[in-house]
Amino acid sequence: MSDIDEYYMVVLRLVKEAGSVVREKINTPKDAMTKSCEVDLVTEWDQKVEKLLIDGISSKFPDHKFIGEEGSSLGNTVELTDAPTWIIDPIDGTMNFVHSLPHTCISIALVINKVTEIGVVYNPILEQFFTARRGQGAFLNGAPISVSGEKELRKALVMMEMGTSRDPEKMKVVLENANNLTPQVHGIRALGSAALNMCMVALGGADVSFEFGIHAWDVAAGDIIVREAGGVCIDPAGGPFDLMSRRVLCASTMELAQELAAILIQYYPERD
Ligand code: LIP
Repeated sequence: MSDIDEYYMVVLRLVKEAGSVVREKINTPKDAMTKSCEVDLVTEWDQKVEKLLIDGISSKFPDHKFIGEEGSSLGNTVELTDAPTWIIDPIDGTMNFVHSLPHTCISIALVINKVTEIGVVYNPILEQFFTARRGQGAFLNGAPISVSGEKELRKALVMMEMGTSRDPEKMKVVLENANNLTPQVHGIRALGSAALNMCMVALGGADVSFEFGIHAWDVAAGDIIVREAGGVCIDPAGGPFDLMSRRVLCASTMELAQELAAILIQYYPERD
């Protein structure tokens, strides 16, 4: 068994355990606290799930590093080195979790030498367990998945989000993009979780997903799941994807990705 096989087995077990917590708590009343603004929420369960994952991994692999959403919001430095680093969003779609909307998930990726080796996205409410390992394909509940193969924007179902920033400049860009895109595509959808939006592209249920202002933990697992499902992940202006740039565009094909990138109004948040 390789080191990565071992890391993979450990993370699968921990993510299932974390999923039980999310499933148990989703329909209970929660006290949500705010982070960067009034609609950027965190609950005690985000913090507990992140701790469960970090403690479980650290006890097996003490030299591994972490970039976690909740640790980062408490001021932990976000630095991606060459060391094995787990990038964790304990509950992606916290707003949905707070409202008991069942599109919420655990998202975790392992990056070694700045190359993503493992991605897991688990929605324990709808029992959607997405997994990918570098070079080994992408899976939903153990069955292989693949992107739609759509190449044309006019036939595409697009995932995009309003996001959790209420900065007027950011809002303007989001609304203008929605306004411009609506008459040019089949439809626009938003699940309220960047990771799940990306998994819908991996699954072939949507054709393209983009967002400005996400963080590395929202997209690290989704990136490898989409690519292993045969899709592409790029910067929304058309260049290479940069995990720390807080910008993402993934699509079923490079043709579709570039067609959308060419017409998007761009927004450049401060980097992670
Ligand atoms: C959320 C994302 C969502 C995005 C929000 C936020 P959280 O993550 O998944 O798609 O629009 O800005 O980043 O805060 O629920 O983990």
